[in-house]
Amino acid sequence: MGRLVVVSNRTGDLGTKTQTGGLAVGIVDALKSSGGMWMGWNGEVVDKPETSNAQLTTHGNVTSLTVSLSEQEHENYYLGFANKVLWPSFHYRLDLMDYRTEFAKHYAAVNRRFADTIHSHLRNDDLIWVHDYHLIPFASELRRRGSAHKIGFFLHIPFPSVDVFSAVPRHGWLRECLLQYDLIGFQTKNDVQNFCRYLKEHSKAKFLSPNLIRWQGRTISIGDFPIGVDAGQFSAMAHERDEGIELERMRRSLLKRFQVISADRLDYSKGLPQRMKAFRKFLDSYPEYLGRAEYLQIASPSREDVTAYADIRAELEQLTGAVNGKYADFNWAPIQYINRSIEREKLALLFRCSLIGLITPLRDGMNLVAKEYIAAQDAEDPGILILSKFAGAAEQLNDALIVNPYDINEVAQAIRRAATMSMEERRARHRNLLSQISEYDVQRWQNEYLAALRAVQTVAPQSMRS
Ligand code: ADQ
Repeated sequence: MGRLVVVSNRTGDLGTKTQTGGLAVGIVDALKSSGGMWMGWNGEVVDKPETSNAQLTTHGNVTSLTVSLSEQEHENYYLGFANKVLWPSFHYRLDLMDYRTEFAKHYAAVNRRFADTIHSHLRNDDLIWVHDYHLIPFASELRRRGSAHKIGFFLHIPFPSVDVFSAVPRHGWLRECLLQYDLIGFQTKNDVQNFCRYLKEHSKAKFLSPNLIRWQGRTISIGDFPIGVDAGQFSAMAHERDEGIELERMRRSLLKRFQVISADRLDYSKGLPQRMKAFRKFLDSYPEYLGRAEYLQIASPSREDVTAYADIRAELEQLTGAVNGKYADFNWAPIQYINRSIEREKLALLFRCSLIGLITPLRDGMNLVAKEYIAAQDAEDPGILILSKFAGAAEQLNDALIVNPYDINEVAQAIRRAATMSMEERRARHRNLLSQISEYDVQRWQNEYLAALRAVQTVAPQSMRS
């Protein structure tokens, strides 16, 4: 079996034992089991990055290959095309899209530089797995250099409907780039459908079967591979002994006080203002919960150089102030808002002691927080997940209370329903949700994706270094 080569915008830290996110854990495991290489940006912005300045570091059987970006590349490729064009449009926010020709130019150029950097390190039988919207043209750049490798792409964010995708400038070029992969993987069946519909309307690709197409002499597979979490590991973290948790449980059973929790990157796609308004509506409608229900929002700063992100931050601060100003008492405040990233161990404990996980993105590829929240619960006294129908996770997690995040009343009602739900119903729902996330965990995600990539039929490889 050949090596695995992973390419993503940022590389994970191969040196540390505990990876911060579920995604990094999945990738590191896959890399270690077959040996391989992980390539990406090292997070540094320098004056003049050169291909020859790439850094190689080895950890056991895995090598990391990283490059820096120039100020211009960072501005146009990363903040520009990736995060002002692709991110907003793929999350249905065409109103926030800001397209400039230099964004696309640098986006293509950085992908070219990534391909130049890795090309001489590749072996003939390497399996190449490319991640996410930053790197759509990567395969076409490698193909131009004669690569006949099996190259797979996985999109972590949603693939939008035909009308929305066809409004993205250069969508035809993006389509041609995607069709240079051998396997195109999405989070959900809905994403697969959107992509296939787009191909049927906007390309001459021939469908051999619902998920297999023929294009310019090549066969391309398309599939859904819902990403998961390591449920066992997250549950173990949530069940570490902690005095804060004991106290919270006492408050829940003796004082009938409870916590509603959300944790997200501070991103306009996550629906934070709508969620705060829903919590305010809940308090307005059911004043008996004043002094008893608390909403804890943990929002880690993200992409602060993009204006839309600064705007959402200001809006949230204003909303928190208004709700707390109206309702807070000397010993209780309705909203606790923490604008920073917190350690995973702490997050797991907080999830466990919260009666309600309120995860209501306006659009999300999957949303791992929803799955982590389920993993953290106690089987005997589990919390309830309220989940947006627009999170990819909703395709799998039918036993959550599924809501429309734009409907403030509906979300407020769901909070009320969760607050009064019987223990029997809570346990039954949690049992089903837990079995779902345990069965479709992060290990299964990478196994199934890589098995599908290995199974694709390609044209005969050209001679490369072996
Ligand atoms: P994200 O948009 O980053 O990921 P998500 O799937 O929720 O969203 O993953 C976030 C990760 O960061 C989770 O592991 C979570 O625990 C952690 N996290 C969130 N807020 C935090 C905080 N304040 N402090 C510390 N940790 C925090 C993208 C897509 C998603 C898709 C993933 C994986 O947008 O839809 O699920 O990739 O494919």
